[in-house]
Amino acid sequence: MDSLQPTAESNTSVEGKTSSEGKNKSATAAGQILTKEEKDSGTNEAASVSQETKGHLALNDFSSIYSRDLLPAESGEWATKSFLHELVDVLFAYICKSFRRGSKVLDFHHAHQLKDGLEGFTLELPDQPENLEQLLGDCRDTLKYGVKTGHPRFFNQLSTGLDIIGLAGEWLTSTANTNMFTYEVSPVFILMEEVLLRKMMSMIGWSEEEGDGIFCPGGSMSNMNSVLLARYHFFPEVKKNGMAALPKLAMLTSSHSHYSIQKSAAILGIGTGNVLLVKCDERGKMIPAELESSIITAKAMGLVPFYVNATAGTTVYGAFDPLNDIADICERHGLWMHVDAAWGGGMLMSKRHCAKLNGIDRASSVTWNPHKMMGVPLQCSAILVRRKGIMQECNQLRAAYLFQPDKHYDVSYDTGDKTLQCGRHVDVFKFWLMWKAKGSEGFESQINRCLDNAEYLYDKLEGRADFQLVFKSKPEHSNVCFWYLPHSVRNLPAGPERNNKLHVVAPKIKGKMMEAGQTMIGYQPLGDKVNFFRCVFSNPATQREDVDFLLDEIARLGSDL
Ligand code: ABU
Repeated sequence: MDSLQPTAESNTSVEGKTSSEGKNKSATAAGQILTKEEKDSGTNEAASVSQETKGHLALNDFSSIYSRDLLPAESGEWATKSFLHELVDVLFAYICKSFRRGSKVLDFHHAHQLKDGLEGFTLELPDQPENLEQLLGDCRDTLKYGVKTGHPRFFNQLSTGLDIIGLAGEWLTSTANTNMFTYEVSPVFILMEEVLLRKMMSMIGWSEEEGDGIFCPGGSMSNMNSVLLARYHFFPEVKKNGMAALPKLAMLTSSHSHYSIQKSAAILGIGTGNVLLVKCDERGKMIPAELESSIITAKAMGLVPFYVNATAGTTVYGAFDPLNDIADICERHGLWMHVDAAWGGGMLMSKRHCAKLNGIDRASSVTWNPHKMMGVPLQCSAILVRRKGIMQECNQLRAAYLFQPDKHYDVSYDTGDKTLQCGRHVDVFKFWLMWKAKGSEGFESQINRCLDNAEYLYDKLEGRADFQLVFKSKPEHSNVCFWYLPHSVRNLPAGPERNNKLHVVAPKIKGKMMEAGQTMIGYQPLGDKVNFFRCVFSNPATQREDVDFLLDEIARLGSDL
């Protein structure tokens, strides 16, 4: 890497530069870089010697270099390396800024402003190739006008953080640019997937003899897989004969569960009208007695319930449904029990918190998103299913051009036919690399720290008169839900007038917050609760001072409302 060290000529400041700033760099080595000897060097070995000896001549003017000059162009090694080096500088500047508390979380612009173009940054696509200087500027600007989800003060989503090892894993994955459908094109990644899925299944509590799974493009897809598999389990004829051959099916899920359960019903021809939403308690947990009575109601309506979704870590409240009670009911009624642990699954890594998922081992299937609580870069979501072989049976179509049974290796590793997809991204490597880097213990302490932050926020909110908690019990997950009470609301009696006023507070503060760009948090209404803030912690970079900052910023932006 010597030749990739910053040089006098190269622009390696960690400060981000806009495309216009990028263009101000001194024009130097373009001609020198593509010298005759380099062009003629021929072999990789010769090229690398040439690069090392000419390290001080790092290319820093890309205005006459085009993508056609990069590999696989003949003798394109040096230009390729220089370009990637420059790109690493762009990314490194962004990474440093992301972790710097003084830098903004976002530099907000409305869609029309971005579409109109800003400081030489245009989204329009050209007919003629643009030079690499322009492309590097575009890369800087893309990051500049985006949102730093790794910033310690980004609380907006369940998936946050910027893990450097995970990032390295993603780079490697893109460099390998292969497909997960067959062993022949992804031998190492397929085996890594097997290792990780097995590890996750063992943490759930399934034996070596049971369990199967796959990484999916997001929790919604994992949840949809669970519905598909459940339906196939009870009605395998659906694969050939379709829904017309089936009775009218019903699914059950809590009123606090993720909308993807209803979406799955819509996609799979079950119908959202046949998803019964089971009541929750004040804390957002499914009430088991309500589940049982909903099952009985569904049957009385002539529906055939087959699937219950329990949530381990609801999206807004972070509530854990009582899994053992739900498992008892599912067993009594012969129903498939899915656990959507997209958000809460990571807690299985923590000895301090894993008991909140007691009973998950009794699930027929589980969704677990390492891209949430475990901080793996997006995307990384697993669907895990207890009945071995069902994924293959349910989904396989034996495409003769891809899944030839007479290959010279063990074709059980051609896992592509057990998925809904054909092409499948490699989601596993970054996760595998992070696990190697942290060990199970590293994940455990990372998750514990996030829960500690949530408790810290909860305690602070309890002590402040200008905030009100949505429910008064310690956080089970890292979600903390609260209202900010401006003076105009604080002393109003409970009732419609107060609710109407309070409902507009969070959106107004959020708008101002995005314009200011110093922090970001989400809000929503839920049930009979008017708009409230939901703070979530999954970013290992966040510390108590960031929690303090968040509250002060909300109060600053909202005090005059
Ligand atoms: N799939 C749920 C993600 C929701 C959130 O990040 O806020």
